[in-house]
Amino acid sequence: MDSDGEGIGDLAGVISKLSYIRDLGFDAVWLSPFFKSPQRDFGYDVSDYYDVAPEYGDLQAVRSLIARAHELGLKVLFDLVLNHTSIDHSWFSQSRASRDNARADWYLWRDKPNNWKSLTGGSGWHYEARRDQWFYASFLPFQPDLNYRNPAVRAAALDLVRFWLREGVDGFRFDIFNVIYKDAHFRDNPRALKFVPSEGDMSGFGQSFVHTVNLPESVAFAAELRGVVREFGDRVLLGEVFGDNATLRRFVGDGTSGLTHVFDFKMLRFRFDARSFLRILVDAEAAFQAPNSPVYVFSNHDRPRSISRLGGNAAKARMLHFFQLTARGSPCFYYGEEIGMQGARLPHAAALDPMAHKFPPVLARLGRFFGHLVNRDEVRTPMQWTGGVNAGFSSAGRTWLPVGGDCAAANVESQMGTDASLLNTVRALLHLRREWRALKDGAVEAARTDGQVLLFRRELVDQRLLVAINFGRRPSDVQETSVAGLRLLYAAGSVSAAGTRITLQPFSAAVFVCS
Ligand code: TEU
Repeated sequence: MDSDGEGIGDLAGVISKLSYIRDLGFDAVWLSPFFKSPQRDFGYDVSDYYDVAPEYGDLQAVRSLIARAHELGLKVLFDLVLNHTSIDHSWFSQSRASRDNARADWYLWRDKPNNWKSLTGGSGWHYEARRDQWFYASFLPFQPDLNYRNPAVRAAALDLVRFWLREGVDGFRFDIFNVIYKDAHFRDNPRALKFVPSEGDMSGFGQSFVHTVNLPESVAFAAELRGVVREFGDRVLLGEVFGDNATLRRFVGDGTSGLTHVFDFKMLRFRFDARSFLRILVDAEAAFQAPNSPVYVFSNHDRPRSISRLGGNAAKARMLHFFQLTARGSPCFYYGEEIGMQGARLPHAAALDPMAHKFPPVLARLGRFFGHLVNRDEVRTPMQWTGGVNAGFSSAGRTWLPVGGDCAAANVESQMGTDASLLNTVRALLHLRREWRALKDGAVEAARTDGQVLLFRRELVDQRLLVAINFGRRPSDVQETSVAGLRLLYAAGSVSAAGTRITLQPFSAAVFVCS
């Protein structure tokens, strides 16, 4: 939300919408980086971790945001980009100036590049004439990686974590946390027949990223962070990590010593059928047993929006989120996902996203086919509050990115007034989770599919609930023999039960109390 008519969202705008988020029933907000930044990567290139980008507000606005959120009973998570800074950060300006200054060893400098590719393709090494040396950047050339093997760097990172904790923040989302450490000996990555990075394995561009990604030292750093955070009482440490489940699991450990949560981005690539959601549930349960908690995530600011995978079908989106909000875990929504906002198809050449300009349009089209988003602007368009001018996001003549074409139907105002809207389904389910502790903390039992219907129970002490979701385009009849009777608690779409027999219309779902 833009509060001052500049066409971009800002902290005061966020503050004005906290009560909306709270009323829906969410517990916490994660803000993408608002720190001082030249905005070449829209905040993921920080030039001062202790200051706020003036276009978003100032330190006082951050304090008001935390205070207002806490007043409403909301927690606040900040997004910390610890792996790299902006080339404009004073640490880097100093580091690049000579080989013998106080911060000469704060970044990864080498006389000659090795074969390491960046996560976005091409060599990760960039030349600096003043040192006649090369620096390494995991992401884009203007985002040099910090050298975490230097204790001064680690101390600086922990200092800024402490600074924001003292300001009252409730936790962090850590950007590309699993690449923080690179091989101490700069050994070449082995060649591999993997060309396109994937959520389960970041390797690509012809090499296996064994020496640049998921090093045990990054896992150890998670434990170190947890220790620091514990000084403040426990907080949420949510890691952006990529890997198979065994790898993700290492970052959270036994639930007491590492990060508290990690995303599992493999689920962003869901297929819309009962069996694949059963797989997601079973895998997440196996990898993140209590006290760990899986994070159910289907969209973010880097990937196609979940509804785009569903062909824009809002009825299917309701089922997706019905699953997300009834499974055991921490559901994470990306703004606008609750109204099924689709974003926009935007011309490649005009992209603001620097990623887009790394690839020619033909590769961008190919990437899209494989579910990769090269122009991330498309999922970052203004939040659609109303069907009016600029979707109610801003009073500017022009917003920073255009408003999505689906604004007339996918907006908060109109969906508030429609009982069966996605927004009201999300709200009802979030409130149900508050009322029924079994939905939040209960064990998942007897997960199975029957045709296109996914069934599982949630159980906690004396609460026993049954969830049934019909992912199919046909009505379905299922029998739940493991219980004596069923009482309908909440349904999205048309569902009925007679004894232990349940009838679900296409794309409908329900939660029952079992007897
Ligand atoms: O993203 C890291 C990342 O590897 C991907 O999500 C990447 O953006 C995607 O493959 C591109 O299609 C994180 C942030 O989420 C992203 O916004 C930043 O640009 C990036 O780190 C650099 O800080």
